Amino acid sequence: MEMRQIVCLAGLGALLACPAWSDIINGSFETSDFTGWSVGAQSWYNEALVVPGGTDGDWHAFIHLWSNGNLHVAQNFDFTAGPYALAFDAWIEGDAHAVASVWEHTTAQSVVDFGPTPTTYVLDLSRYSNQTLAFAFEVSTDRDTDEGAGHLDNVRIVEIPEPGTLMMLSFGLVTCAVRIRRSVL
Ligand SMILES: [Ca+2]
Repeated sequence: MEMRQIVCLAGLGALLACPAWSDIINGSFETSDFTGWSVGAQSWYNEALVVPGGTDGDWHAFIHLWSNGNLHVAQNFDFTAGPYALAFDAWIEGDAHAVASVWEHTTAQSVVDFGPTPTTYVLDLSRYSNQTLAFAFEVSTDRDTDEGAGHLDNVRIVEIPEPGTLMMLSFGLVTCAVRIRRSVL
């Protein structure tokens, strides 16, 4: 077997065998608490709870504000590379706003337009490689007379179905198969 074929097989093996991230810990809050998450400072007018219900399983995160302020839950995770995204389900109620972000260092991408209906949102991870990323969901209110809440559930890594990427992978598999076949003949 030629060196080029060995490299080809090794590359495919690495692509298929290596995980591209460390799992989001307790992304659906099914431990019924914030295991794996960090929670911002709480006070008499804001609190973060894991409560029954949600979009996945039996529990979800609920951030409740009774006055102006903000409160977040966050988690770091390691991401290697690949056509993946961080997906989550969220919705807000009352006077609350929310922002959900994923970032490394200072480069961030965010979702801000949450509505009252549980909806799945996606943040593209394919631009990152070999680094620890952070995900945070922050709920805020503007005035001291405001009251509102944000809900979060089912935070997970999903594959982005990009036709171009799949085509490249398919082309790579075909190329390797042809090279191996030629070496056999
Ligand atoms: Ca859940």
